[in-house]
Amino acid sequence: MTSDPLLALRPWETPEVTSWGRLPMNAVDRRSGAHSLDGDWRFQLLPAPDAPVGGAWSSSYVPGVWTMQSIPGTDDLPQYTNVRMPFAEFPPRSPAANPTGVYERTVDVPAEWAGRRIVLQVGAAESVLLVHVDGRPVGVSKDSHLAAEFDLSEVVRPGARATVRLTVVKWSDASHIEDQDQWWHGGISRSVLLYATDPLHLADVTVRASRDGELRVDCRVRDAGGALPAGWYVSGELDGHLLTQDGEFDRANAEDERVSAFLGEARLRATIPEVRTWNAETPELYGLTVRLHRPDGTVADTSYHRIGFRDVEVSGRDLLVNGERVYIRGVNRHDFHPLTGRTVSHDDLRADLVLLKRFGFNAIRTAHYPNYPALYDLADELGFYVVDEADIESHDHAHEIADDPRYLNAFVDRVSRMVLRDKNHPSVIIWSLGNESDYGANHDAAAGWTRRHDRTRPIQYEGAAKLDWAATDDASDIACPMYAPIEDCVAHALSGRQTRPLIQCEYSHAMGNSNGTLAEHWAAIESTPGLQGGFIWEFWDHGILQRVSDGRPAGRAGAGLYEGGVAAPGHRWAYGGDFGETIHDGAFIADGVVFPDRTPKPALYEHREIAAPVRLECFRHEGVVIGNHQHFRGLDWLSADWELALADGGTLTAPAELPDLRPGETAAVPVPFTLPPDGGEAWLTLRVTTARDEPWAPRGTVVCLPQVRLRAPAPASSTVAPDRGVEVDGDGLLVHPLLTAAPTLSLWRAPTDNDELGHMALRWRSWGLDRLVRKVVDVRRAHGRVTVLAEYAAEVGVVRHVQVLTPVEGGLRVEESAELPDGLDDVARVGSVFETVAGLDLMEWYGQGPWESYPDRAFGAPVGHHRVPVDTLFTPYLRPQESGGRHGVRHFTLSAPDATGLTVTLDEPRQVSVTRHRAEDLTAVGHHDELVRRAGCVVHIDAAHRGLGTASCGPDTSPSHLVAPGVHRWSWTLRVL
Ligand code: IPT
Repeated sequence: MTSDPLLALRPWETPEVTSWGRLPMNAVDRRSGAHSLDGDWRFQLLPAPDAPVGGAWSSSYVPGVWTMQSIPGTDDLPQYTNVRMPFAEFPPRSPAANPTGVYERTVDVPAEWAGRRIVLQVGAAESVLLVHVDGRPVGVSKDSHLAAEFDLSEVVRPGARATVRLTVVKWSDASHIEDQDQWWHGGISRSVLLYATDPLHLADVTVRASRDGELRVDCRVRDAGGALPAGWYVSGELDGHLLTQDGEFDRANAEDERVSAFLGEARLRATIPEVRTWNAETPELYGLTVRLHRPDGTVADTSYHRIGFRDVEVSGRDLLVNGERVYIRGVNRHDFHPLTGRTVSHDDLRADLVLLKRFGFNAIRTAHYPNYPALYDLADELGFYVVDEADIESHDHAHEIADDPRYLNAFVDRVSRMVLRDKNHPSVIIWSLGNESDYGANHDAAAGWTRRHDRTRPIQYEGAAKLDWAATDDASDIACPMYAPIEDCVAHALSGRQTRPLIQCEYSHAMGNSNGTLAEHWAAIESTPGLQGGFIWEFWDHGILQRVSDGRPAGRAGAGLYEGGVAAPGHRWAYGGDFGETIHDGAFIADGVVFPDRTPKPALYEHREIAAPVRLECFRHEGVVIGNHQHFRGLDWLSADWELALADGGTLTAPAELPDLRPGETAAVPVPFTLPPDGGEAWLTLRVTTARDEPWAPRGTVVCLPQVRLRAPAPASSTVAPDRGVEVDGDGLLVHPLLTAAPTLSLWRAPTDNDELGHMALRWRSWGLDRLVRKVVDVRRAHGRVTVLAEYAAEVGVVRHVQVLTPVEGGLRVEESAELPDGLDDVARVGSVFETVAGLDLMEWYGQGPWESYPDRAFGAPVGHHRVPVDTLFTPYLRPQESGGRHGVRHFTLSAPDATGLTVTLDEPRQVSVTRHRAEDLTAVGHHDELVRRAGCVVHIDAAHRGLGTASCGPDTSPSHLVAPGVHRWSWTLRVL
């Protein structure tokens, strides 16, 4: 039996114990003026929490999880599981083998802190924290993503040295409610601070600021010395204007002095005339300083807050911000970094939010725990609506835990601590009770506390509302399903039964090459009252930078060893299973809209356009209609240029004058170009950029590229040149000086994550589409033209492929048809694939681009003339898969620096890809470092290409983007430059 009372409590298997000796959570920011205890700490990793400390000390960097630091003598590495727990024990038990980190360092307590209250703050520790100072027990805390504070006034001596020991137990009863879909780590992931206050101090400050300018500030004052002395008072200052104590409240309190002195409450009240309100478009903030005064007027304590005046309410089936039904263009975001796992800097957080702003997002769900404190400051400043989510996910044992009274404390503790910390942020508009934890009495308890404590914000919880979206008596004010088919959402909104807003807490799963049908979702949302948006799953691909040589995380030494989404040679982005774990969920951890180094994936351009604040409505007579699609502001923060992209010419540009439009208004403006008479296709784009520097974008940053077609293409023609002949080999395969592999039929793509997890790839393999063998049946020559009939035998029937090769002026026309038997009722593509000689390293095309696009993800890729090096056409999704496609290509050129090469003209806009990899190259490997680039180009021209959908978690593509059986025809003309 241990003599240490903290160990004797065995807090790692006692869910009722959520803390011991921990101070209440509050919203007073103590970061400035604090002493940082970050840096190297002495460190030992024990095999279990009750194992003796006594081995050799190494060192660990704080803040940081030990699983990412490759500390000599330790071998506890990251492990990824989604739903299932990484160990077999049932709640509240944890495994006997339970890595426990002991962190120790000496601290010089400043002599000038004599007589002050001294507080230790541990920013975050997972999953159980035990604190000792000079061997004396100080406290215990759980709740891995919120800070824990301990009063050390009685255990340290100012002017002396103290030894602080932080023991962090990795697995516990709390792990069962922190079963989020992410890497498991152990350690101290956020900063450790030591600070001092006057014994008489501000214990908490609660600010309510509404859109009508009413300001209410409630202060809690405490005295470490015991009862509050008489005569103290608070004052406030809002951007230079003094606020004074609420006299009426003081009078009421004076009548019962005992109550007043014990509770130590004070209030400030003010009405701000002509207040500038806060919203995500114009995030107006005011600086509020609250001061606590001693009777002689000197200042005992200060608390600074940046506040915003705004209202949030649910009214019927609308969520209103300042009375406006705003669209929620959200993303789910974890705290993640490829070198540290969980520890991020202020600059990292700012970079995340700046990028989201640039791609049209206005909302963040802090999936699935309270994020770093600075995230909320940045959301206030840059303008985001935040759904703040408590650290509760009991996914694997959800049903048992939701009603287990042993976990009741933990649920209320976690939700209330989040609310107490974040209540003053204007950005936080909704509290979330957690994720994927079924629904039980423990949720209702947490919701009850929250509703009483903060009447100014709605609550949401997916698990409560999912039983019945139309219910009115559960713990959720919003129906917030995940991955619901958009048809179901529309049907609900049209059913007449809808009782509350419908905002999906997760939708459009971004795993690999994904986010198909995003535009269809938003077309439905914007045309259906009752639907208000959702949060894409998710922001990050959580790939950890790993050294290939020893399989360890690169850690902080890996800084700079990646670029443009790709890991440097000798490194790779690790996903589940790459650290030798036997229990894991593979690449499901790589499901974000950015790569692990924050490089945007092409899907973000799709989102940017869907979220466009300015849109071109339609084309009438000689004008186009411009619309302002924002909620709160005009267009004066934007500037714009017109671009006219002519299929048979170049691109013309002209400056554009944006009309003065209020939200929701439209105006017709003239087109500043006269179309050339020669008839080709013409597209008009409004290139909208920031007119001046914004906090999230320098002047000139592209905001959106809305587009309308001014003229349809004229029918193409080419003259047959029968004298030249076409050369084919004995198998009827085209012989051409620039092709190293002749065009053959392709019905296969390297399965995307959606194809694999949605089980389409399984069917394709069972049909043999990944290994079709071509058999030439007939080759006929007539008038210089060659007709080749080939057959490809699948398991469900034979595909007949006819290729007619005709010499034309300057080149060769290829007319093809493929007849798919009925059994092939859902294939990835029907088209041609061929390979070129090396050296054709530049692709230029007229079509959609410049970024990657697919049939169901092509809204944000404008038609124009594009030019991209072949090596960068490919998108390096973490697990290699189909990528690099360009939708709606009309013609393209592949050329060498000396301008030699080839050009292809298509019969109609087609899906085309040009990469260095054949589908089978991509299918064969699990990581990019295993891929070998081909020297030439692998070119696909598709008559039909299946949509991407989001079937790795959620709906597949829509039926209109499936490839049907039957006859497909396409043709293209190949010319040598
Ligand atoms: C849902 C989870 O909430 C989220 O954390 C993540 O796992 C996502 O799915 C998929 O990546 S839960 C799922 C079982 C619907």
